[in-house]
Amino acid sequence: MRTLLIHADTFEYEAKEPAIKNPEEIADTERRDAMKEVLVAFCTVEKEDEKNPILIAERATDAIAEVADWVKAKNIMVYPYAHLSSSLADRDTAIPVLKSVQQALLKKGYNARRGPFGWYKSFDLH
Ligand code: A3T
Repeated sequence: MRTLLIHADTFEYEAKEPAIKNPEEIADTERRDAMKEVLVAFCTVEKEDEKNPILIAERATDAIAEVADWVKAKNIMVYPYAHLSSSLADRDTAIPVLKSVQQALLKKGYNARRGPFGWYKSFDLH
């Protein structure tokens, strides 16, 4: 897993169109989202993460939570992003890992949301 963490005043995205054969299904109301005072976690799940996805999700959760605490962010956006590695895990590994990270962050008390997997998205970060 590679992550790029950016503390932003605002972050909003819109899912435009499917980027893979089986994108995560989303309702029309889930196509866009916006958060303020947010730590945006751009996450690329890598091929080698397929060996131990549970451990990888735990480590990613801890790393994201550590930075969220440094910058005092309660809001976190877990954002699937395919561009931080050239060795990508497949969707059946990547989606559960990203879901676990979001769920674990919620359990730790953060307001964590997750962007949809497998879509071309536009985003605006301030
Ligand atoms: C985008 N933001 O990157 N890890 C994370 N996401 C992945 C992976 C992976 N291993 N493989 C596919 N979309 N995706 C958009 C840009 O606008 C997802 C991720 O949602 C990605 C999309 O599938 C196309 O690769 C493109």
